[in-house]
Amino acid sequence: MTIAKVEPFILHVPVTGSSISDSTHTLSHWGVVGLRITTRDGFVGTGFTGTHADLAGDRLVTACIASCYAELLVGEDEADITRLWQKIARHPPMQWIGRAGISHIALGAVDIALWDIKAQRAEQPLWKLLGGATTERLMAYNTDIGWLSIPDDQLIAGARQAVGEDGFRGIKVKVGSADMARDLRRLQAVRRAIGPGIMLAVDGNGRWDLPTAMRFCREAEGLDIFWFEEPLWYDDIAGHAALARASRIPVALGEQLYTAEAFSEFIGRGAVHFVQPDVTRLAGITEYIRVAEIAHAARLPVVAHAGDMSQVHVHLAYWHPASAMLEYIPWIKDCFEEPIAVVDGDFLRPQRPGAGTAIRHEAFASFAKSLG
Ligand code: 0YR
Ligand code: MG
Repeated sequence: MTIAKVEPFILHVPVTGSSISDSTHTLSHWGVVGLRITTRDGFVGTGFTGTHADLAGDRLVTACIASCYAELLVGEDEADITRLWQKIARHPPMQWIGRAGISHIALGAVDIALWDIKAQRAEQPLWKLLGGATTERLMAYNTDIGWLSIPDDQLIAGARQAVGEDGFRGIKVKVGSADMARDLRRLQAVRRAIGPGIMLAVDGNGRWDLPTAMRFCREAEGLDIFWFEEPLWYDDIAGHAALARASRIPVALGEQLYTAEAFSEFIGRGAVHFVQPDVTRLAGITEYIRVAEIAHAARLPVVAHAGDMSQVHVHLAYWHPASAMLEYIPWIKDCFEEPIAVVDGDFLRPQRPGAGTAIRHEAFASFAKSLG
């Protein structure tokens, strides 16, 4: 079938509370930035990336789609996902100036929209189209209770509520403060509040250097930290390899890596234990699958990062056998026709045909921004 129309969009959706911070970012909205692809016979596929809702940056993504990718897509058979992925990635001007960054992210949004149509045509949810679920239950862990901007008392109350009333069996708490003692104190209080049986991960968002991260790992040893995510600068393979050797806390990373080749390097050099690809930073589902297969071949667990707030990843995680669990942040879920949902600490398995990306009209009405 044939692609008739490519329409970019930008949504800015509020986060929980008025804003949140990790060690490196403060944001009030999550950007849902992507496109809808319409076929001549009336199918509509939706794909998007996740941003910190900076309009100038978001418009670079939509401009790339509108001014460069649209003409490579219109008139093509939308079922040829691999071929179209190659066509865009190897388009001479893009290959020269755009092998990573904005253009790569924009290709990811295109790729997701194409998979969304393929699954709709097959009348199957994406996980089924890809080969079926390999797990009965997919554990959710809650990141939204753990921001660095949350005061100590609220952090502890939120952690208690998440594992009590809400039924989560895992949570993640941000670290990377200028004052490491503050992070350690908060983690000790959280561990006391949730008890020993709950998965507790920490996320430094790339803030610290190697000696600081090593000291943190020594000090945090008794807290049963499940992983230390982005302990160091995103691209520092040697540093992560050194930390992985020196510390007994497993290393997690991947949300800032753009390509399958980058993941290969980290995995090959023993610099990562929990592999965290993201369809919205990689060039979509096509490249995510490559990463998951590389990780699986090294027998490492895959825990996708929630750039899509898990709308797409829930499909991939139910399907791919290397998936260990999945991140839960509820900011944008109500924008979608089939929102992600967690019951008794597990993600519900999506049922609707497609990739989980169809956006409700009301969300466009409430959150759409001008493309400039
Ligand atoms: C806020 N998840 C993360 C958010 C999140 C960031 O900056 O984007 O904390 O992507 O690290 O694991
Ligand atoms: Mg992270």
